Amino acid sequence: MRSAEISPEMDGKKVTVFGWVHEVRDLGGLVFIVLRDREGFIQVTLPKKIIDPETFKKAKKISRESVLRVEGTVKKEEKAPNGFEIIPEVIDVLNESQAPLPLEVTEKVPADLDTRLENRFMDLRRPKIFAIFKIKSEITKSIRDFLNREGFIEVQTPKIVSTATEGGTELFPVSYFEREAFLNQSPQLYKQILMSAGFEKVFEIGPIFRAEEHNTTRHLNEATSVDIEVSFADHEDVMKILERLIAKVYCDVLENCEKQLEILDVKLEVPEIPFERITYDEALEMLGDQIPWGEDLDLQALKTIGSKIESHYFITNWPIKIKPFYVMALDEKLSKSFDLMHGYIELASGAQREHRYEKLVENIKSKGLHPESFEFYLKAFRYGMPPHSGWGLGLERLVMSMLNLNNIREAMLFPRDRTRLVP
Ligand code: AMO
Repeated sequence: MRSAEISPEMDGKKVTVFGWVHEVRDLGGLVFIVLRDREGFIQVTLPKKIIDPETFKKAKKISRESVLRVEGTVKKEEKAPNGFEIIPEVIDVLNESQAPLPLEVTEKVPADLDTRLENRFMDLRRPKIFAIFKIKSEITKSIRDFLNREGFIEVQTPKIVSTATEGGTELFPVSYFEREAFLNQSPQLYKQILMSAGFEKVFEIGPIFRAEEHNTTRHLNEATSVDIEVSFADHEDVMKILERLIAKVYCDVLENCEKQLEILDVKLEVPEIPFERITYDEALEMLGDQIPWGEDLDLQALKTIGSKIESHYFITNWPIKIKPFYVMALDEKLSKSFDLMHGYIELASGAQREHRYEKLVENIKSKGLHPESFEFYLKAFRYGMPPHSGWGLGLERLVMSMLNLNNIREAMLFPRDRTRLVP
């Protein structure tokens, strides 16, 4: 049984529990073992008077973080965690832990992030850290449920590819037999090809790879992206899907992760929709003369804007010259694009796409790229490509901003960054 399945009302019942030894408290004639499993803690109490002497001796010597199987009787005990304890008949050490531990699992001794990530298997045993991934799982489930209900088809596109999609960030090369290939930066080109294939509404939750040199608290070299693409929809239509999705995710986490939010001391509020929308030009106005027209908004600029707008907001109508080739122009200078922001963190970006073949070829050339390298993609635009729009949402960015984490690495089980390739 698991800790969450046992209650004080089961007083007198025989149970078998499994878990890790979180703490052993030896008071001489009385030993307490605090057992930890995924859901919480179980106090195993051994009064010397009533416990078999062999079991009592063994319990005193058990090292912390060993894995146990305990058979015993539930006893109502107000002072114990969750109001019950277990008086054991059998204690089976399934696996003994070595000592000293590489990392403290109790919250008594704080460790720096590097030490924690190096010993991630142990760090993840901490209830506070586990709670993040329980919530991340709920978020993923909520996104999947929402998009399925909205009529989207879940797809899987290649991660080994021949071309770049997102100008700016670098590619990771991989050797592919006698050719050079790359790890995909985004499912962008493939989700668009699926619009030509008539799939109409697709989504993918999968890894993206970005060989960004800079080591920041918001960037990973391998991240998870939630991507959608919708035919016969413009950028405004997909912005509406995105804000409804975010609100639904907040609702689901509030409803189903009450305990984890409490462990993390996070108070969530479902953001009100529609989210505020400001244009790029309005953003520049808010910043005074900080950023020349046509340049991207840097971290400082986003911090300034983020401090002025509560909750989530969109920045729309970005200059076309700083957007990738697949984005549709609004006029000579601007594009039908948007970023979804929460404070200073960019959660998602999206746009209506250029679906007209000639214009798309022109865009590719104007970015200094070669249409021949994109022939597999361009071909899909020559035989009936509907107008379409979509976005990509960074899953770890969403977890980070929702839970107020100060580093995106906290939202990834085994983060990949500029220096970290193991574990
Ligand atoms: P973009 O490059 O803005 O757009 O990426 C979309 C979202 O993915 C997340 N993200 C990252 N998260 C962590 N570390 C990184 N290095 C990283 N890079 C990106 C961010 C970002 O908002 N093809 C377009 C999307 C589209 O138009 O559909 C794209 O990839 O949250």
